[in-house]
Amino acid sequence: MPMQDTTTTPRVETVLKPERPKLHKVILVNDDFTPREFVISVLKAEFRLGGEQARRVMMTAHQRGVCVVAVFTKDVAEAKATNATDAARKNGFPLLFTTEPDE
Ligand code: TYC
Repeated sequence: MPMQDTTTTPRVETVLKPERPKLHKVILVNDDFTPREFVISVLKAEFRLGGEQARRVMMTAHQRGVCVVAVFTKDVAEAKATNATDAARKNGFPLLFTTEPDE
């Protein structure tokens, strides 16, 4: 019976866990000129908020200065903030949406 070759080569396997994408907040900023109803219409169109939610977010920004609209991946948050701000500019309003990292 032939001898078995018992030499083994140790193998190390590295398993990489994918990082969760970092999230960014879209923030609605108050101003003294943009009509309340226009703010609500942008929140509904760009962020798909319902009427009640859009009014609450608008009123929170109106009373406190800013309000978090929603949280997205960085690219989506920046694209939505830019679109919403551009929609306001096209209509001659200074309404502003900004983004910042979530925590
Ligand atoms: N303050 C504005 C007004 O009284 C309404 C408004 C609310 C504007 C929220 C911007 O983010 C805003 N017409």
